[in-house]
Amino acid sequence: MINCSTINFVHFSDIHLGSSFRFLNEKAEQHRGDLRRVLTNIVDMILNNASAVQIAFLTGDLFDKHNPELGDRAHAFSEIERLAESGIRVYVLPGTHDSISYPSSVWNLNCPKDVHIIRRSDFGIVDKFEMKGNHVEVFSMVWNPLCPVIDFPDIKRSNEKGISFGMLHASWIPGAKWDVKPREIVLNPDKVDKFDLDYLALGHFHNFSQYKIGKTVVAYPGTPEGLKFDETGDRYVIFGQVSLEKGVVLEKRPVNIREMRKIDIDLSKTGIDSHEELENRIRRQSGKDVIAKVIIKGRSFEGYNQEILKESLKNNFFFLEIEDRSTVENGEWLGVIAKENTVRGLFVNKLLNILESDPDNEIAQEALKIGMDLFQKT
Ligand SMILES: [Mn+2]
Repeated sequence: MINCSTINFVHFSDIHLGSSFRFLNEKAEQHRGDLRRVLTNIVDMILNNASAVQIAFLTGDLFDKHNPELGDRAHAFSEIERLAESGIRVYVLPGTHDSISYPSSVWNLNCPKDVHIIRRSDFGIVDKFEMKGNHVEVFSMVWNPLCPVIDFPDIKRSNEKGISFGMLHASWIPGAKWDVKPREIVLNPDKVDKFDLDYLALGHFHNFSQYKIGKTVVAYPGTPEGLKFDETGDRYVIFGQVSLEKGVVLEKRPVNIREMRKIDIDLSKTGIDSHEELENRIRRQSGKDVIAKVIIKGRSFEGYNQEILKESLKNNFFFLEIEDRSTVENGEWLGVIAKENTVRGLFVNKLLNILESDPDNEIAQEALKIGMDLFQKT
């Protein structure tokens, strides 16, 4: 009788190497470098793990484009090969961004050495082997825009006495009546349950989530480095253990270099009425690795100017974006200005009159805001 022992695996996804990060302007190139660094860090983390890792799953969108630039491709391949050279079985699933359905897809041209690239277009077995006394099977399929259905076959995995993994780049909305978007693989939880995998490694959704359906543990690691402002906070690599006795145990480990942060400030609700107060408030959430989007709402105060604000805060962040949704109408200070016998007074008086009869007049609101900005600069 062979003693079956625990298998250690890792799962990461959606790095999107080569993302343009146009919204980061002059910091875009540096953050593209962060994506390359984060892959190196992930590989180091795996190779330095206290207990040896046997299997690695990459579940799609390693690249942001199907034909990444040579630098990104060479870097990614050499990092993935470091895993393979250390004896880890590496499975790479092409995603939607780097789909193999493009004839010129990176995965159709050349690939990292000694790595399993998933190519089958219906869900089925992609590998079968013995490991540490366990019968192991891996099931998968690639996303293919020409064939967007999208289901597990109505069968059960074959090796009931072994360990079965699945990998998909797919949408998963458990318990919900989902909208099946065209060009997306959408999973049916009932069929996942029936298929009876031990672990289903998912990519495509960019935030970490973990579910259990029947016996199957299902997880998205999310992006290891936030790409947009809805990918905030720590980002993860999943380290997992699976054994016949204990089933699957997951641990998510933070790996991100930068941190996306969304900061909402309502000037009316917080009672902030000076630049100094507003700056202090924003500075509390600053950091040299923070990529922040500050959304300012509510009624602005006299002297408020988002360019000045940004200028005085930008060195507190890796990158700072300010979205100004504040309003100026009805501010008490505006009422005072409206009584001035100046061009500024006439301007404010006129616009306040328009807004009094038509408070939702967005053009007048915008004109008032721009006008006040200009008067403050002169
Ligand atoms: Mn993705």
